[in-house]
Amino acid sequence: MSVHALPSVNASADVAHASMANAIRFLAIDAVEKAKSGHPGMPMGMADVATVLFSRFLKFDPSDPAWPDRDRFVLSAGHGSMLLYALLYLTGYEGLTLDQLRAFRQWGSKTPGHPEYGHTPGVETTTGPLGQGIATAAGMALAERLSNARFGDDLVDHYTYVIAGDGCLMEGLSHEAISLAGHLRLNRLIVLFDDNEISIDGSTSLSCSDDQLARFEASGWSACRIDGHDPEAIAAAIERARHGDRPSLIACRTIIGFGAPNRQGSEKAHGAPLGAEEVARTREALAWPYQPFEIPEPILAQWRKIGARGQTARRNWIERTRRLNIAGRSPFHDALNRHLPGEYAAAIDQLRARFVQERPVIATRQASQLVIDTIAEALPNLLGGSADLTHSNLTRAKTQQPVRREDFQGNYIHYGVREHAMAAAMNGIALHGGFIPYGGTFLTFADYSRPAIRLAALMGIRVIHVMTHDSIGLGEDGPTHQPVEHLASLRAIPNLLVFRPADAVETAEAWDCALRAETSPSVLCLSRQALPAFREATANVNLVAYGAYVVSEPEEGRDVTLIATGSEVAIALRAAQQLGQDNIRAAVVSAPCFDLFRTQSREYITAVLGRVPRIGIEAAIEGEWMRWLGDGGEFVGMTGFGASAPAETLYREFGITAEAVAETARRCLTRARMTATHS
Ligand SMILES: Cc1ncc(C[n+]2csc(CCOP(=O)(O)OP(=O)(O)O)c2C)c(N)n1
Repeated sequence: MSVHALPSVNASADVAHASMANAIRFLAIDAVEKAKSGHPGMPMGMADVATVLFSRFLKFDPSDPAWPDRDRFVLSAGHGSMLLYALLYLTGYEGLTLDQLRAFRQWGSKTPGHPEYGHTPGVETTTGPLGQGIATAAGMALAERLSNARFGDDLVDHYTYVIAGDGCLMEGLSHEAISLAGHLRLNRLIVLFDDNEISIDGSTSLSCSDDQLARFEASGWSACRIDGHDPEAIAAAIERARHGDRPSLIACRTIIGFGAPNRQGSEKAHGAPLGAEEVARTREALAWPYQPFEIPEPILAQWRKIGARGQTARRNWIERTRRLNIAGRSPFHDALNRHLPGEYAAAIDQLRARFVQERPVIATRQASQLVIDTIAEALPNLLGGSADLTHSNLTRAKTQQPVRREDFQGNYIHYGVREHAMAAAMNGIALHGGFIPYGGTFLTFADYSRPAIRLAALMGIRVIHVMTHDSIGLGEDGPTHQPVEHLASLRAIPNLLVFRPADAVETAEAWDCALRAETSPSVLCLSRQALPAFREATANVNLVAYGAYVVSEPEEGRDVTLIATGSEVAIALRAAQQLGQDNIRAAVVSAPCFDLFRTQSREYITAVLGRVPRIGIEAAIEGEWMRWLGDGGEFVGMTGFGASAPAETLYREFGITAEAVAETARRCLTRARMTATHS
């Protein structure tokens, strides 16, 4: 139970609940009308639930939207964004003015079509792709319990509330998230289900006959159904849920488009402006005689009072944290600090130096294990995990203990075979703050996590995906498990850093880049098979941070550049040797991160690539490689799916060998010389 209760502003005490809720309804109606697009039905239907939640329960303070001990409110049904924007305006978030509501969905406004984290104060996570919000919220609720176990009720004591619709619950992702949250008994997670039985195509009975209550209960939740237009029933259900020992589903039976005489209860209210005539009728029906965007003073004042009621709680919380801070620094503040501590830098530098010296011939997933073992102690807020592939991904540090529902002191999460929920929950954990989450699976299953990875990139949050078994080099498991298009497809996501390190030193450097990337998620693509070490001592310069760099440069200039990533760098080095025997001078470039390379200066990029024919080598499809290779270049890689056989056989059969690379280089050189002679 929450030990720091808030005063509740019961709407009915001063202004009638209906007026408070109608303020939300009409702001949504008017904004959608003005934008000529948007979704009025959901805010109209859930206005009563939202009013009760915000006025009586939600712990928040608009003057500090990032207050760490606030309750989180996630609008999983992101299409109903006007519900959230109306609440943010009414409760007094800075910058969320009436003008911003008038500019709903317009260029440069704080009120985009779907809520965007980092864009609008008070938006906890980006939602719109259905199902993501509820799964992200599970991560937030988990982070709350983990922080609470470390720092106690005085500092960490909040709830995560979610509004989710039929669409969110139909998405497969919701199942993974519900199952994980139920298993971990995340009792601070309360889902308010907009149970209106309508989605875009019409009645949900067209496509779904799930018993949602039974479904949640089967996953270890408590569940109930209430009239979502009855404020007392809503309040009683939330009150019960707050004191439960498991996550709660409150199915709120509502009418979509509540109050619009000809649209309510129908899919016609879902995603289009009501139209002038229907808006006028709705004003009559709900006895709201005011102009568009006009909120009468007593109603606004009452909403602002609701917005102000968290101030004391926040001040008291700040007082409590001050007591911790006697030495100028506390583990709690350290955990919340997004910058890495000095202990970390020392640990990673030492490990890299050890790798340079010892030159271990190990798989990059093994090198990653050594990195994790080393940094886990220096980074107490590192939170590991895997989607049931811990022993393959090598993601668990020796010191890490599993998180269990009876013990949230742990720092390693067994996400189960739930890659998508793992990725979304990690987003929630990162958004919540206090932890740096990483989680493992096979690279080929990045597809299962992709929608959540994309959102992490869009939100600009630090989440680290450890994806091992990164090519045909995994061998016998065959083409189902051998990624071929995944590197290209992940590289296509803006603001996602895709790393493919080539030896132990590069693996340590890639981890370092990922940890330092405070506004980008990363994917570390790691080999199953052992790779030779090639990196020489380079003082303390992180070369992976350049995205690509020259590994070996012929003394008297180059004839050709061989550019490779990960396991294929070794092939490039062998090919360079073979070419050397024919007096062809080949430079070898390792390109562990295209995304970082792209951001380097033109001069650096040209110097690395060289003005000579270039060969790209990667055991994957071509993707954007030709961008680096230019007209005179060629790519040596995969052109289709892999096969089940030992790795060596696969490399030979698919023609990714030093001989094939050398042959390709000779061909390119001959062509270049012929072109030069003819021009
Ligand atoms: C993953 C995903 N698929 C499809 C959509 C498009 N879409 C937006 S809302 C919606 C229907 C949602 O129905 P429901 O949750 O019941 O919302 P309501 O009609 O009650 O507002 C769909 C299919 C989406 N936003 N995300």
